[in-house]
Amino acid sequence: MAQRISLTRYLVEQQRVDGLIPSQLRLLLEVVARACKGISQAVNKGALGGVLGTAGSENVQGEVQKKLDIIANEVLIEANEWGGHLAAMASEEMDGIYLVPNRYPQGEYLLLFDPLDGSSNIDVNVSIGTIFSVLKKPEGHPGVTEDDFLQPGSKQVAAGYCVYGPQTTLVLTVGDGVAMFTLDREQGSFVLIEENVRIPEDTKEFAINMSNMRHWDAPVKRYIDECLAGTEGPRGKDFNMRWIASMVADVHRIMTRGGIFMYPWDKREPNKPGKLRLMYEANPMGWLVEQAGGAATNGRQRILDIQPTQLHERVSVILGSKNEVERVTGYHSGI
Ligand code: P6P
Repeated sequence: MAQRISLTRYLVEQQRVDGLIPSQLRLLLEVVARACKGISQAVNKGALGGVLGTAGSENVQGEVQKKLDIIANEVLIEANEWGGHLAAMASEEMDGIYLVPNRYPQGEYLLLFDPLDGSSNIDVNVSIGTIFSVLKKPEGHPGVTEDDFLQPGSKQVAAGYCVYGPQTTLVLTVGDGVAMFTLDREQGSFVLIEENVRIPEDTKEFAINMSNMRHWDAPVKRYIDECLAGTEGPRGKDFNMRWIASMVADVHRIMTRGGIFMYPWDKREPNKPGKLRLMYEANPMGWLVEQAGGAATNGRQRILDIQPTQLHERVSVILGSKNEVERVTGYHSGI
């Protein structure tokens, strides 16, 4: 069992003992964690805080924004813009990048986030979460442009999510494995509950939206059919299915007990590579999963190797237990 130390102490030790993270990155991660604490408070209030329901607007994705989507976005912007560790931010809820105002010191990091993933679950009290990714601002030129954000996921220096469920739990990597911290509301701080998280390489549990089955590509259909065939089929074992329709919650289950999560390309919109976003959903989740011994591909290549061309580009996502992800990816290349 992990020593019950605070997130602050854990990060200081990552900085001081392992020399893994510079102080500016440690400060950034502490600010993001504090923002997640604020979002958790707003989420937990629900109807009592007047924060449920829609905001009557749409985001850049053309999706109806929930009030909490906007609140979470504002909390993250306001928490991070003044600290001096960031140059700019990007969010699922904002069309363009957000430059740190000149009245504040400019930092060397870029923060990307989905402020409240799974927001269709907000009004029905099902777990939702915040996903974040940290990149270094490219050197050699003043200012920040959108192109500075277009780095492959392998360039991330930190990634994590905070799941707002029965517990509020922050899951984080800085490239030295994955650690989990649960919010102790009495102390008001995140406390280490697990470090060196490992995802089992095999699983009997898959997560996919089965209502899209008729639209799937053949390799995905083959994989799921084999799972459904159970002990009488080629896999020789029965599988279970879960679909929370909140990526953070589905991925947290996989980080906790293994499994495979799939939101693959399908025929509904052939020109769209997938539903989920590369920069602030697939990349951070893909790195966390890899750091915990799992794998993450788009069916054909490692998610973290994809060179982004647009800030809000989408991607097909297959991630989780290594042997299952490799099987599905193999089916895509005809193995
Ligand atoms: P569907 C939430 O809207 C989200 O972006 C992910 O969190 C989740 O995995 C997926 O979409 C759910 O999509 O089509 O099943 O509602």
